[in-house]
Amino acid sequence: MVDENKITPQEVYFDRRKFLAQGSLLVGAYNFGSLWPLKAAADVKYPAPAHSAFKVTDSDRPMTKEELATSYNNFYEFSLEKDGVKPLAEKWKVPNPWKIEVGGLTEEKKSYTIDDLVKMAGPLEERVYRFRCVEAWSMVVPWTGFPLAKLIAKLKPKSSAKYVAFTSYANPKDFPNIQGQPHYPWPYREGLRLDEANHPLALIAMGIYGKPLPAQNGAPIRLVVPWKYGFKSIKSIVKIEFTAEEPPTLWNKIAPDEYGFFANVNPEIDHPRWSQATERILNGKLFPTRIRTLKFNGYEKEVASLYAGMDLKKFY
Ligand SMILES: Nc1nc2c(c(=O)[nH]1)N[C@H]1C(S)=C(S)[C@@H](COP(=O)(O)O)O[C@H]1N2
Ligand SMILES: [Mo]
Repeated sequence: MVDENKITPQEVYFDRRKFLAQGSLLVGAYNFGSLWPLKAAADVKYPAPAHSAFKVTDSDRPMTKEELATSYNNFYEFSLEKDGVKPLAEKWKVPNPWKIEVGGLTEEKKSYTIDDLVKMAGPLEERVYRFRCVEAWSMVVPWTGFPLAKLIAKLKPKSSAKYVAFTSYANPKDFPNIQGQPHYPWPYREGLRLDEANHPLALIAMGIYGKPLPAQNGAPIRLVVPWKYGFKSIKSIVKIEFTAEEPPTLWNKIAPDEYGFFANVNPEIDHPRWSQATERILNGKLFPTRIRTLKFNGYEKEVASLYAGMDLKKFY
């Protein structure tokens, strides 16, 4: 269970009744049938939320159960084992207040609290996104947060800024696997080209399933880029920098031929060690459903123009 003491400050953003209402909205919109625990609410009709344009609309993919999405995790600072993350993460006392340092090519260089960021880029919205890991499994997850573009607009990057770089919290004393894998190029870092970061689908999330992010899912604040492999969606962010050059990233440093900077979901370009043509939709069962992977994870219509004229085989 999430330690209530750790999450109290974030709870101001999570008005319970509001989120219950939003949960019902999702049920109304998706008709997930018996797979959704709040099925009873499906009959209630609500007005469409303002952000409905970006919701997953294919009803063939049920929302992943909260229990699964919050216990099957990649968070290598804690553990390399998916089911090893949550027990360790629950012992982590998430620093409070959490500080996010903004730097690089901007006049707005300073340290911000999560409260500051929500004031700048809120209100919070809920988005249900497909989430596809490079390891060829996927989920469907409801995130709560704000578009990264709204924050970037407030942080006013200089015209020389071409990328935005993110860094995760990395105190080795809090993270057993930073000590266990000292040869990894910690801290975990990720980045996006500025036009990708400004795409309305790119989300900064503070919540999942209508609740504050549990530590294992990247408390208290993370990135979610639904058209890219999951490793781009960096957790527990402490630093945001605007740069002129492509920023180094942890996975790209470890294995550049396997984990490209772009990492767009693409069934046509296999990982050197496995096919990306299909994926397992995790359902907690021994035999997950296997489906064809969609280009840009199904967001091709929205994001393909970002990569017009680019050789996706070269810029994988
Ligand atoms: N800091 C940090 N962020 C991270 C990771 C990580 O190990 N450390 N793993 C990435 C990978 S590989 C995936 S698939 C997703 C998993 O997110 P989830 O556990 O919330 O599903 O987080 C990404 N963000
Ligand atoms: Mo991943």
